[in-house]
Amino acid sequence: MINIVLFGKPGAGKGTQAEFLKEKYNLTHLSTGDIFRFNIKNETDLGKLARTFMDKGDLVPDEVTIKMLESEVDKNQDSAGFLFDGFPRTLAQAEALDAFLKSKNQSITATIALAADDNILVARLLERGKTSGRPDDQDEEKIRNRYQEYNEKTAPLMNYYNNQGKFHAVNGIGSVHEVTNRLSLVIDQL
Ligand code: B4P
Repeated sequence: MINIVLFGKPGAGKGTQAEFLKEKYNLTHLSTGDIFRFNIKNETDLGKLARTFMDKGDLVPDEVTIKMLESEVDKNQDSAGFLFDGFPRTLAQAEALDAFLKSKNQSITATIALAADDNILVARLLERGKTSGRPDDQDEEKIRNRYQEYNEKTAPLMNYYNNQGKFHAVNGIGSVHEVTNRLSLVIDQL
């Protein structure tokens, strides 16, 4: 069983790459961003709460996100492995995920980061914002806030996983296919 965390700044291509990797390695793809957006679309209580944070480019509070993620893992008991996309994004989330997996005699196999320059990523998100309808993609100030959130709360996770000998990084710039190949080279050696 392999459990992989796809790591990267907003717009680095986590969701894009997860679509290919989940098929190739038969993994259950869990994107916290997608789950929140599903709840927003269906106007659930969780969605209404998440929207107040996401629309501003802020992270949704840990206690909500962790509970939601754990319940999604529990819904997929027969999975051959998980591809965590956009989770964990804080130290508290990373520690909760380790403890939760340990309680199931499992662990994170590797965390793979998609590395890319902020300015390229901001341009990608603004481009997507023209068609995605996502408020967090349409305003450069909100996008910059997402990078501030990343720098303050998410970037420290690189050390967290590095200290466990589980951190890998690949260049996230290039065609989608090229980036998939770089990620596959890392996964094939796990
Ligand atoms: P997410 O939904 O996780 O998404 P993301 O950071 O916007 O993007 P991702 O890296 O997946 O990029 P994508 O493939 O889509 O987060 C959104 C929000 O949800 C957060 O800000 C937060 O509020 C909330 N949230 C989610 N998880 C949370 C958590 N754990 N805790 C708290 N809050 C949480 O690609 C982006 C664009 O680039 C696309 O248009 C794509 O087509 C393009 N692209 C991808 N690869 C490319 C390539 N190689 N070349 C050119 N373009 C490329």
